[in-house]
Amino acid sequence: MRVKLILPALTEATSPYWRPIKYSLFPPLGLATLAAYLPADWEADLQDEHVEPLRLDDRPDLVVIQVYITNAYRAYALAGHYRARGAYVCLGGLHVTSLPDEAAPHADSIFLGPGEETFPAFLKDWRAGRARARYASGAGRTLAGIPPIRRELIKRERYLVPNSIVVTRGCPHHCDFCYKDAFFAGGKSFYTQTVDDALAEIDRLPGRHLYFLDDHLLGHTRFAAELFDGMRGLGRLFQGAATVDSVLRDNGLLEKAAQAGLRSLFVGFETLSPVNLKASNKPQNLGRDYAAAIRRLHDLGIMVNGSFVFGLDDDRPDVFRRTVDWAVRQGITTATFHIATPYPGTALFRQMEAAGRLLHRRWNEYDTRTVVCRPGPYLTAQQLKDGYDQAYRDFYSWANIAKASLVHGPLRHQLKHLAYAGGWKKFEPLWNFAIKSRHLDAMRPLLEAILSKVRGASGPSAAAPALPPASADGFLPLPVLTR
Ligand code: B12
Ligand code: SF4
Repeated sequence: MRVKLILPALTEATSPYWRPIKYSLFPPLGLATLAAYLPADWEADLQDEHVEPLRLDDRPDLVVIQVYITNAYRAYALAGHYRARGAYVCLGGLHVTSLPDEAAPHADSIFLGPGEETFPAFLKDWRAGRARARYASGAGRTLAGIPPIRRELIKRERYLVPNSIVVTRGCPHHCDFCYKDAFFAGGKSFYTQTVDDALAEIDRLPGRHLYFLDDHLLGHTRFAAELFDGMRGLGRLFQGAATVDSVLRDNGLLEKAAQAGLRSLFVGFETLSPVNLKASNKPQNLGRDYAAAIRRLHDLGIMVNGSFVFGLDDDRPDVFRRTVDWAVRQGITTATFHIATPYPGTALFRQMEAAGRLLHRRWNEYDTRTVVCRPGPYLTAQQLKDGYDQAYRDFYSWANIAKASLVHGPLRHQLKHLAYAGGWKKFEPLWNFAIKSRHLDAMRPLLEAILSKVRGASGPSAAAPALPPASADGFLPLPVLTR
């Protein structure tokens, strides 16, 4: 049996927004996870259109396609192509879960929610010739005993971060704009692997660097503490994401994370406006001292990738400048800005739809760079778009990169900041060259070197290979981790 697993790209690589490096960061982990359920004697081919042209002249028996909001049209077109060639086509992922009725006509079977429960059930049915049109993950959701991810199907050399990993699913919070509640409807919305399984998966990953793609790596305190205890002394360097309140909690968890190798954290600050926080159902950020959270991270040698959303209802024309100035003053190393985007299935989408504020439903433009709904009372759509673009330009101006780097006491930390922030945004041609010449592999040791330990203002600088700023490329601020 021949099975083809496809991650379609959001647009043609000719789009002016295409940044090859952004799409050469992570391999399709979800599909490699699903591939683990295929019988060992089936032929499996995993293709990621972000990093390779798809072969379309083949004749697989079964096609499994992962659908995000922005790649939905491309996914449907590919599904049609393979159905016309006689393949059985399965569509699943976030967008299918949000809009099953839109996806259903394009597939033989659709899948709602995470696939660990539904995909093996489908395979059993399909082999018995009685596959259903729709499978929904529900009460039986668990990560216990899942088979090891089929990482050998991943073309590691095409990614800067082949060692991406998720050890939990979902998040304990319920922000109105987040995909999470819709995706995990019908069952648990925050659950973890066993610590032993997580450590075993880490053990299977070569090299030092890991990127945890978990929504909230510090979300389950006991699990995270045991995981970090188990990772201590393994020499790993890792990055991840967590919330402001978890950073501020004085329970020793962040210290354990730093000791285990945490070197940068994606933090969803979202907005500096309490009105916006309240309206977004993000109480866990309300009244929190953002500056103290950042200082705490810096003191542990953990760099901050701050995530911000523009276009929430309390935003006014000065929100862009105020946010950038604040982020620079705090010494945030990298920032990810988003235009507020209502994903179907979320509370925000329902609110915007009810208020008649959706401008259109062209899902490929729901990319957090485009204004897709009418902003609140204080901003026009044009101001929002211009302000968003300006915020990126301003935050990543050399002047601001230099200014933010000076916030860090130790010189090494300052240089590291300069290198990271500059590397991500200022050396595009270098990245493109590395990708085209298939040298991303060669960049990874640099990334690992640059993520080596640096203590913050209150700690001594630990020994680490000296790197001139110009060679520092690899910090993964991951503007991709939208929240
Ligand atoms: C890594 C990542 C990326 C990476 C790589 C994606 C990849 N290689 O898979 C890159 C950089 C490409 C990326 C880009 C973008 N991303 Co992104 N990304 C993520 C992130 C952080 C992790 C994805 C992941 O690996 N999860 C872990 C695996 C195990 O889970 P999974 O992929 O969901 O797969 C499971 C299920 O979905 C299901 N499943 C999936 N497909 C199928 C198919 C079948 C047949 C079946 C049975 C099951 C099934 O089974 C899998 C196992 O349970 C998620 C957040 C998140 N927590 O998921 C955001 C997320 C998916 N991204 C998002 C967005 C918006 C984007 C961008 C538009 C952002 C931007 N501003 O540029 C772009 C465009 C993406 C595109 N190509 O269309 C949103 C999607 C919203 C939506 N409703 O679709 C998310 C949820 C972030 C968020 N919180 O808003 N992203
Ligand atoms: S936005 Fe972040 S904190 Fe809020 S529910 Fe989503 S993952 Fe959790």
